[in-house]
Amino acid sequence: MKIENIELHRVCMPLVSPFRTSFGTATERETTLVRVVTAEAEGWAECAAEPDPLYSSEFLDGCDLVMRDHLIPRLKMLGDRLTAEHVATALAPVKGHPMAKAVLETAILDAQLKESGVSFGGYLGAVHEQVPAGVSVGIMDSIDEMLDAVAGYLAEGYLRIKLKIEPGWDIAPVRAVRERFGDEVLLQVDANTAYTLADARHLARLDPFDLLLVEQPLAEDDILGHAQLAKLIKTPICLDESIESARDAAAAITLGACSVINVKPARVGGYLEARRIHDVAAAHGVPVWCGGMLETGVGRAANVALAGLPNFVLPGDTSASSRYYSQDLTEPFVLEEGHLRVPRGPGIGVDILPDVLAELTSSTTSVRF
Ligand code: OSB
Ligand code: MG
Repeated sequence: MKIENIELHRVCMPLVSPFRTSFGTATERETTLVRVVTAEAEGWAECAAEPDPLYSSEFLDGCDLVMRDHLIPRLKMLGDRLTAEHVATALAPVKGHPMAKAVLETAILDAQLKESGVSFGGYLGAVHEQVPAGVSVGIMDSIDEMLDAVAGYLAEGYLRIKLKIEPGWDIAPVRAVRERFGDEVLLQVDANTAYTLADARHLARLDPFDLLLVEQPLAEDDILGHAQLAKLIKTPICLDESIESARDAAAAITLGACSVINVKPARVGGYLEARRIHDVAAAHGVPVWCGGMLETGVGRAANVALAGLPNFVLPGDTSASSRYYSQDLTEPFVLEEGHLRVPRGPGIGVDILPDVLAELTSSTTSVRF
């Protein structure tokens, strides 16, 4: 494939409500959109990194810089031999930076699939036309405020609730949701590394609430700690931050550190590695689900396609556009009986609305190829 040009578009999208996690509060979603222009098509993807390195070590300005000075020059060296399937190998000498690598691979894959008329779902092997949607509920100022938010999401039809937790906001909100909405609601929690193994007895207090899983309770590099914690609590452990590759997934499963995996393509360097994690987990009988990073419609489209693969058996953080944005960058993803439809058009299968993009763009950089 012959690439003519790669552009980086920095956009800032206001969130419909603040989103608080154990590592910070977001009121807007800033991201870099990558546009890859070829003779026959253009591909788009969205960088999952946030302005500050709080979820992982990556951050937006760092991603822009490493793309411009280290990653794009390596892709250029491939010339016309460049395909999405070659990106990870070409970029492997650069250590780390999975989110920066992922956005480039994804934009190139989008252009490539648009050239050949294949959808993301078709390419990845999606077997479902629609996928069940969960919703991630931030930490709030009061239990009542959180219950109102959960009530609203359940009324909209979301099929699974995930509560963000941290020390001081864990047992009480979970108990409150169970008391108000009953035992039938699919419920899970996400700690974003806020605990240590010394909190095992405290985390065991979640056991009676029949949660689907507890996501990333301990530090990202504490695989052994998660394996030990798994013996001390009944709630299944799901890893997010700890899993950056299929090899990580195999190791964590083999060591007993997790029995569920949150697959976020950006965190693992792209959709090709995400699919390998899906395959490794399936081979071990470990269910996966598709995580999110508050994506716009651009990133959501590809995530929803991935979530159509057979071992994505739990509802994902693939919520409707309205959960995040009053105006999305694409036609909005809408909830239909708790599901989002997998786009069927070529590539990611959604178009960017040019007026919205123009209004929300703060800067554009073009890198000649
Ligand atoms: O840990 O899953 C996470 C958002 C930003 C960073 C990390 C996480 C999240 C979410 C929201 O939980 C998922 C979404 O709805 O996109
Ligand atoms: Mg998480």
